[in-house]
Amino acid sequence: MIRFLHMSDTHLGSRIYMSDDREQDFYDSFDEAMDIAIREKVDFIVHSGDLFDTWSPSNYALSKFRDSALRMKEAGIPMFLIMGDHDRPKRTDYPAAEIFNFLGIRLLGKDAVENVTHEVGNDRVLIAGISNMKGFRRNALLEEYRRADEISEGSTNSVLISHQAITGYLYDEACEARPEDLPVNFSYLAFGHVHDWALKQDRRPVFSYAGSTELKSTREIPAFIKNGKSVNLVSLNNGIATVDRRKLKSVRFQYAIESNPSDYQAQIDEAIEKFSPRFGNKKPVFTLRIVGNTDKDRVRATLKSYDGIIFRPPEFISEKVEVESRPGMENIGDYINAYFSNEPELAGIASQYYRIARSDRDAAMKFLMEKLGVGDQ
Ligand SMILES: [Mn+2]
Repeated sequence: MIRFLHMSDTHLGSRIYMSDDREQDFYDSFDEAMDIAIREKVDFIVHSGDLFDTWSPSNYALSKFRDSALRMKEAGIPMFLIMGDHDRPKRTDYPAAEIFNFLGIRLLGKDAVENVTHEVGNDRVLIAGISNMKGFRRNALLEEYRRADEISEGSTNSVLISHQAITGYLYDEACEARPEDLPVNFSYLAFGHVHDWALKQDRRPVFSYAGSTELKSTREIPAFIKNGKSVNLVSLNNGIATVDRRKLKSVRFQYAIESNPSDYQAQIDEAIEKFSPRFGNKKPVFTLRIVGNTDKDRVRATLKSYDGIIFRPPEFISEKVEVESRPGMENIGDYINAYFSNEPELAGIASQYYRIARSDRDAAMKFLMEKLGVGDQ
């Protein structure tokens, strides 16, 4: 039997709200995943991308990962990984993870599917990886999946590592392949990119998004409340994959409240009552949105009275506007940001253009001309 740990989207070095504590949270949950791997004596670790938060991580983030890689090396556990959209270099450069190849960190499939055969006692497992394919690479994705299937034919135990959005797991506009496009010859499809955990194990290949190990966005809160964050402990027995989900306890608890001005305190108290067993030894972060006219200073003062909770600056909305809900259109800003992922500058330009173009065609053309640096200005 072969046992490995599937983890994903660890975003080491991520600094949310420019906070040192929040950066540390990402290292904490990574360390906890390492503890599980070492305690369970897994044969190897599979990481499905977005190891670091950017392709050019800080020296501190690199040194934190070095420490973890040393622990893995000492425990005799190699790591096979691919690049996510966050850690693929934006210009000609060396992928950060590859610096650590001498410690048993093996990056797979930079531009096309790549595979290794790993031996565990008398068992062998084929491990294939294809790094994130987006932009101009995306057109080649399905062909790479087909090649991966060819490569894995005849292998009893096989794992494919990929970092893409599959239809059904993210809003349609962001999806890059459909479930029926996925390779079928593998025992286990180790996926990354979608930060909410997902598992389909009713048929072979078993498919899973291991999910992120910390919350990168408040959008992850509902799934986090329901499922927590976790890593997958996977067993391969004669080609059959079985997943044992291990929840991570070091993840900082987060909660979101949308309320009217008269009710928000009751909702906060209720949430504390209900969820305090999950807080652990880190102060939880609450996100509050108040809809309706209210005394903002008073709200801020009230929030200060809660010692044990970190509140993000509350969002005040004077009136909730009910827009006719057309699927896929109510959050255009989110879609634009998601599409451009870690290119905030491009996302900003696209959002600005969209906003102007909705109401004023001439102004939109002028905006484009200015951006392109043509015409009189
Ligand atoms: Mn990610």
